[in-house]
Amino acid sequence: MDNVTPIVRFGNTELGNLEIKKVDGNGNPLSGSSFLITPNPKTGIDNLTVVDNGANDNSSTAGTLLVTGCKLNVEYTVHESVTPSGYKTAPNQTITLTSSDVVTLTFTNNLGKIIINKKDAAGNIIHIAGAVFKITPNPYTGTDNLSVTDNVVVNGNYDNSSTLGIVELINVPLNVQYTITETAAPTGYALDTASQQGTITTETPNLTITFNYTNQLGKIIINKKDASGAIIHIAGAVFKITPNPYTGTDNLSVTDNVVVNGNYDNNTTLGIVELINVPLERAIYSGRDGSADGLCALIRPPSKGR
Ligand SMILES: [Ca+2]
Ligand SMILES: [Ca+2]
Ligand SMILES: [Ca+2]
Repeated sequence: MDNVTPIVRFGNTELGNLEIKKVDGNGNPLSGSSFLITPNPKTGIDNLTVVDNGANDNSSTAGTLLVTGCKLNVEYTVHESVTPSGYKTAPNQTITLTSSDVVTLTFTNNLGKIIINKKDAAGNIIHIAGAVFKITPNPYTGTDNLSVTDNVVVNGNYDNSSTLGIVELINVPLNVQYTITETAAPTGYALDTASQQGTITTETPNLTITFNYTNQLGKIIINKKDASGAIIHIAGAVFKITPNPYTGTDNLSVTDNVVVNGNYDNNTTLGIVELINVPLERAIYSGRDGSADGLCALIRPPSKGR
């Protein structure tokens, strides 16, 4: 035991290693960032700029920045000075290195969210499948457009809300103006043809923009007329509508000027029966008042108010 080699530790010259990982909201690496470290870990004064896969980065992995030769027992402030395009800058972090172990700081860049609500004329969410939206540009490529169908999930990027009538797109880059167009309405409803636009910025509350698209239903009007074509303003007319527009089955009996649940006769004029909120293309409706049958198919609403 005469030849023991002494281990000499130079405590003042031991240096640390700081690793910075740059990820998106799903934890995937993001390239293109730069960080400013104050003070400069190599000198203890001023500051040091580290560029991913560039200046002062000792890791060739995109999304990972490694700074070697850092002085220990100094509190460093790490600031994201260049944020990958379309992402929100992550908050500053502080770290004090106490050994040569690699210490990792993770900086997560959040993205925005687009919520599209399907509403009826009364402002209630339409919990019926079938709505499709076109988003231009495609938030995930920045080009062309993206077609999103309510409750159809592809790659986790499309509709993230499992509620029918609500479409939610997550991880949407900021500072891009998106144009959203409804290309298919919930089954039974008329399309809302007006495109809407929006941009998510760092100032947008919760990084979320919400769009409301309103879909109309149809209307059936039944006029009671005499032989000369004039409305008969006398009570007593009863009509049977087959199928019941509100259930799609059986039939519905409607009496002129008798209102039930707001769905039956909505016209207070005697001689005119008006059924509102009638689904489109659900069926051919037939009506009968004892004298003659009438047939109608509602393909689109007679008028479209907003
Ligand atoms: Ca790197
Ligand atoms: Ca949904
Ligand atoms: Ca009436």
